[in-house]
Amino acid sequence: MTTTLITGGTVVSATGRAAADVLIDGEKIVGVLTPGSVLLGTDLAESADTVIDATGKYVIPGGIDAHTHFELPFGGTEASDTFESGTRAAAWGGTTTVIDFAVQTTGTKVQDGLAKWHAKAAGNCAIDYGFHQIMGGVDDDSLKAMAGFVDEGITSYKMFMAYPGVFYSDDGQILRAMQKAADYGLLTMMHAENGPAIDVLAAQLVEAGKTTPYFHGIARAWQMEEEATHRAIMLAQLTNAPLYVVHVSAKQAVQQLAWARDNGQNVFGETCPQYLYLSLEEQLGAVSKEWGDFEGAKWVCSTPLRSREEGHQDHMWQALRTNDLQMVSTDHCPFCMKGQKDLGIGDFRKIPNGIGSVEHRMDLMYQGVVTGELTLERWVELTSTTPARMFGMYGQKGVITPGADADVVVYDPNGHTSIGIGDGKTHHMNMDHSAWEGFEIDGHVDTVISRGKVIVDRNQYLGAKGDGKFIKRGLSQYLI
Ligand code: DUC
Ligand code: ZN
Ligand code: ZN
Repeated sequence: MTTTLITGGTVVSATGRAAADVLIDGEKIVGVLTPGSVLLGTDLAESADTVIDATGKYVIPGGIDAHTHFELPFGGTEASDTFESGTRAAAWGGTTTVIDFAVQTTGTKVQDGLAKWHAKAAGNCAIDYGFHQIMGGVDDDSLKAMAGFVDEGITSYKMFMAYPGVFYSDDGQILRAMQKAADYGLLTMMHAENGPAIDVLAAQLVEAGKTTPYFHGIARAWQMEEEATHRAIMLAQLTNAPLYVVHVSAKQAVQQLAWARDNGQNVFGETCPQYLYLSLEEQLGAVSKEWGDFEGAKWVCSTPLRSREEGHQDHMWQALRTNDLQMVSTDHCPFCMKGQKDLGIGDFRKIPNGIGSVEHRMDLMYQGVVTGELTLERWVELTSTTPARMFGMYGQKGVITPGADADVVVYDPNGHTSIGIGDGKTHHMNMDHSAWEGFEIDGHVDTVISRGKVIVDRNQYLGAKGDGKFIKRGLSQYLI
């Protein structure tokens, strides 16, 4: 076994920070020690196989992105990151675990969907990975299959109140699935938007000649998100099913979650960096030389970017501070402009929905620390510790403590990261543009360690496909 000592840094957890050295043996953390410790007469700095000097830097548990879509067939095309390219990009950005969504669609077997996702990921990932199960076709067969989810290490599943004819479940189907989920201890994840009503609004807009990406945001009005969030909460309350609402973007939806939580319901919510930083006016309404008023397609995702004038972004930051929202994931679902997003020129409904951010989440959220939106500890909590607890991995992941997997990031608060593509900037996601072009971060991911192996070190990639293994997850630790 090789040993690594990370010395001189400040170890940051969800609850505090302290000067400490971190000792790694093989794939595990074996000690969090007083700086410069001598153990049984041995100077660790001299005896460790590798010493990483983290002086002046933060030492944090590796990021956990609990919402990615690699190789997802969607919108008439397929998400452009493979498990190989997507997990490598995640590693570059200090994320050491992802949870992707295995897909079942109407008329297909859940077990086949899961097997397909295992086949896509196995041997290809740079970092550890787990799966949630998308239930895109709730019927007798798929409901029966839910009995086997926990044994497979898939303790959460997602349904959609949007996308009729694709992934959509009606209220009766949702009710039936939630009843089963309550029986088995599964966490129900919900895409909460009123899809049928959105489709009517979108058709009316296109008919009126309003076809540019901006109108994607108008069709998917906040009322559609608030209403669906409330309905999901009510169905969850009735069935006693714990509920986790994904990619929350409307302040009114947050208010629904806060109300349910104040009533004592097991309801949780995540938001994503795009809903904190980007807006309907600035991004969906953007115009460029290259794409004209189709430029906004780069930011077409669902739920959509919201109006800054209406104050949604500020409310998301606030909700992260008050714990009305508990997590930040990316909903990483990348598509290139050429050959993918351009399917929707002349009709925003045909633009594949999704933004690529898996590489930038840790940096973008750290910038929230710099600007005073979050504390350092809350940064770690939102991006690593809570995801581990929420999705049944805490102890193994999400914390720097003896016995945990040695997933560790050395983050330099005096470093700098320019995000984008072109002009000497680059990213590692398989996309021909960046949704984060021009963002500057007052910090830098210096070293990334995944289960004891240094996979990124000062702008050098040292990992390999196949380094990552499947994580069989336990039940949500907020519920047991
Ligand atoms: N939203 C997206 O933007 N992309 C993938 C699926 C989803 O719900
Ligand atoms: Zn969704
Ligand atoms: Zn998603």
